[in-house]
Amino acid sequence: MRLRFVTSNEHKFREISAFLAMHGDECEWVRMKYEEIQDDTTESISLASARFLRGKVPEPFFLEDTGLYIDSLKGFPGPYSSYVQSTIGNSGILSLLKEKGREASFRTVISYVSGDGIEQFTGILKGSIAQEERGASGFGFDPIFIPRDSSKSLAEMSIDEKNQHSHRINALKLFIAHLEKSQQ
Ligand code: ITT
Repeated sequence: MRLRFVTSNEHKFREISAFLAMHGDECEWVRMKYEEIQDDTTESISLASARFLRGKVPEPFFLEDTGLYIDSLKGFPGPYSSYVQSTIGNSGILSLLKEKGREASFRTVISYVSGDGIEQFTGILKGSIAQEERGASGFGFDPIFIPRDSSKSLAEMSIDEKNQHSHRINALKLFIAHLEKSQQ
């Protein structure tokens, strides 16, 4: 199988293509920065991006939107994750969490655009926010996120290790299962 993935983010592409390669599948990278709306949910942002890209990228293709949801901040930054990462960043999140609960989750929503319309697949990773930044791999919030069944932050893991836990790969697995079922 060869899947076309639209993203400006090289880390996302590397994670997804590494997982697909292990299963004998290929990922074609459409490297493109597209306009993202601001909205209340990761689902609706992902859907709006899919609609925006329709007609601009050959079908079928997929994209994804990801957010970090912190329970004690009522889900913040969630759909504002890009803005928060590029403004206050990981150190700002750590400052906000002094004396607060650290439970959090990542949520990735893949939108797949094909002749059948737009279909969505959601992957979640539960965990907690670390006390300080740890590790130099990965990107974004990886240095401050520790998956529930791990003692390492995501930034202390190789791509293959991160892929064993990740929100992104959990969404991808659902997406692949759907494609395999529809090809039968
Ligand atoms: P696209 O071109 O695919 O939209 P992006 O980097 O803009 O790439 P998102 O809007 O989905 O991606 O990401 C929202 C924010 O969350 C952004 O600051 C990312 O760095 C961060 N992020 C996304 N996935 C992550 C992951 O697996 N680990 C850590 N941070 C992540």
